[in-house]
Amino acid sequence: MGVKWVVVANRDRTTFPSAEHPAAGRKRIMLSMFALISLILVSGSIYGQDDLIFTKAWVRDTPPGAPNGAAYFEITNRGQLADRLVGVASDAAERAEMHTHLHQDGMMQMRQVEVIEIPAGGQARFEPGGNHVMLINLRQVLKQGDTITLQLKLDKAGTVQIDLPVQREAPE
Ligand SMILES: [Cu+2]
Repeated sequence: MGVKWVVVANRDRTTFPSAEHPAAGRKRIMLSMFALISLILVSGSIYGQDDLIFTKAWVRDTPPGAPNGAAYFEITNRGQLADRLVGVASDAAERAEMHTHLHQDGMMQMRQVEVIEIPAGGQARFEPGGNHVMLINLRQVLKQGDTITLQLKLDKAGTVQIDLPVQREAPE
C-alpha cells in the first residue's frame, strides 16, 4: 500500500501539477511551453510572416469624385501550413472589403467574401475580373504615381502592411 502511494506521487511530480504542489506543476508546464516556443523561434519559424510573399500589388487610379477603388495583389504561401486572409483595411478609404466576381444570369456581379484561403505551398490571387479588395468611400483621389497602404489581417501570420502603387493597368 505504501509503495503504491509513492509511485502515484512520483508520477504526479513528473507530469502533472499535484495537489500538494500545484504551483510547482504550473511552473513546469510554463517552462516546457517556453522551451517549445524557443524551439519554434530557433528553428527558423515553423510558421511566420516570412512564409507569405506579397507580389503584384497595385491599386487602379480613379477619376476625381469616384466613390470606390479596387486593389489587387498576390499572396504566395511558402510555408507548411495554410493561412487565411480574414480582414482588410486602408487609410485611403473609410472601409475595405474583400470581393469576388460571380457570373449570374449573364451578369457579372460582385459579392463580399469574409475569408480567402491561402493554401500551404499555394497562392491567393486578387486580380481584375476575380477577387479584389474594394476600397469603399475613398478619402482621396487615387492618382498614378501615388502609393497607398493596405493592412491585411491574416489568421496565423497576423497583420501585414503592404504598399500599392496607383496604376492604370496591372503590372506585368
Ligand atoms: Cu468589388
